[in-house]
Amino acid sequence: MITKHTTGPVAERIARIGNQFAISGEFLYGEELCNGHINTTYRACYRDEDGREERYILQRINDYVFKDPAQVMRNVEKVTRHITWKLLRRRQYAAGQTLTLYPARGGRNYINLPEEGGMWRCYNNIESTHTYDVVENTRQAYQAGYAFGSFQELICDMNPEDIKESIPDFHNTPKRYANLLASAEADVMGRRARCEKELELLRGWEDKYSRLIDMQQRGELPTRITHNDTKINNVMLDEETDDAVCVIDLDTVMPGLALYDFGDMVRTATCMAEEDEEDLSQVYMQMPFFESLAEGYLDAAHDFLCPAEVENLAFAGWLITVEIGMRFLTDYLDGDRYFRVEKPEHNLIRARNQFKLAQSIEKKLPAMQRYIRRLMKSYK
Ligand code: GN1
Ligand code: MG
Repeated sequence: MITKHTTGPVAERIARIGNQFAISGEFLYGEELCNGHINTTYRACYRDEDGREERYILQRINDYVFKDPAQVMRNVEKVTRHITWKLLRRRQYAAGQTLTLYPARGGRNYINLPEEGGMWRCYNNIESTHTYDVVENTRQAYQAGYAFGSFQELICDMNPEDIKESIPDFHNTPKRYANLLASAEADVMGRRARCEKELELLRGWEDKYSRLIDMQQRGELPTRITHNDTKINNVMLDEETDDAVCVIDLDTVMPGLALYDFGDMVRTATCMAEEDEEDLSQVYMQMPFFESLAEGYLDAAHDFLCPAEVENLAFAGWLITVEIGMRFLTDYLDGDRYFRVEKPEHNLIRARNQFKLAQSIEKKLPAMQRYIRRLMKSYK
């Protein structure tokens, strides 16, 4: 349930922040949106001069996670402009259903408000849509795959050098693993004893972590501009039809591998349990979801992917699931400084969940691989 704040301190804060952007009209109410583990997000509703209600998204960029928020905003600006331009050129532009940044006082697309905790930006609200934290049916999986595949396709002609890394080595799995080992070694919170089983499991997979990065370094996998955070709740689906409408959360759009995007979709769109489900018997990959996801993704992306990318799609699903598990575990050991937590062992719970999912994916890799090959043949 999202509460509307028309008066009181939350409403006043949202109105104060909204007032810093090029929004015209009278402030009606504000809402706190609890999506994502990183940024703080509000929605503000205004009545404009014609009596219409317009809603906006106000978001504080987490500067612990994004060390250079201004660089993040330059990336987001370039990507949203490119997409709008391309959709206009193809006459596919549905007004208001792509992300647009609103300028702040001072002319930039963000504003530093130290008294409000830092950097803020303002987007249009994508109307008549919703998101899912977990998939409920295969159609949603198809739509998510199609949305991110189309997103990649829309930006695949951007020059990777135009976009800077907002978080260096974001999907560098061997580095993520090295960081985990360092955190386990330091054990600043005295939590290591709780993670021995998980660390043991990860040791058994060590020889697989550098597979994609090695291929990229050898030039076998192309560096592209990719989304890098393609979890299912980062795609807005039409409220009535569940058709994909818009991809959101563009902060990590940067040079990477298309495979990381597909991998994170496998992680979040093929399992019906939440990322922090504690009952691990509920956490497993479901083939029908994978098949629909792959179909949606390849319907949009089969044309521009190279054979080495296609061959590693299933593997990437496993790798990214393990990688996020490592990141949760590292944060648990470090004392929960990165991901927002709601309970003391939240990050450990998330890590165990992801490792269980990875084990389930591992068992199904041959079947996943076979399905991808079959699909690819159908486009010839
Ligand atoms: C974070 O912001 P959010 O919740 O969409 C994280 C992703 C993780 C995800 C795990 C910048 O994404 O990398 O996959 O949590 N984003 C960043 O749920 O670290
Ligand atoms: Mg995010």
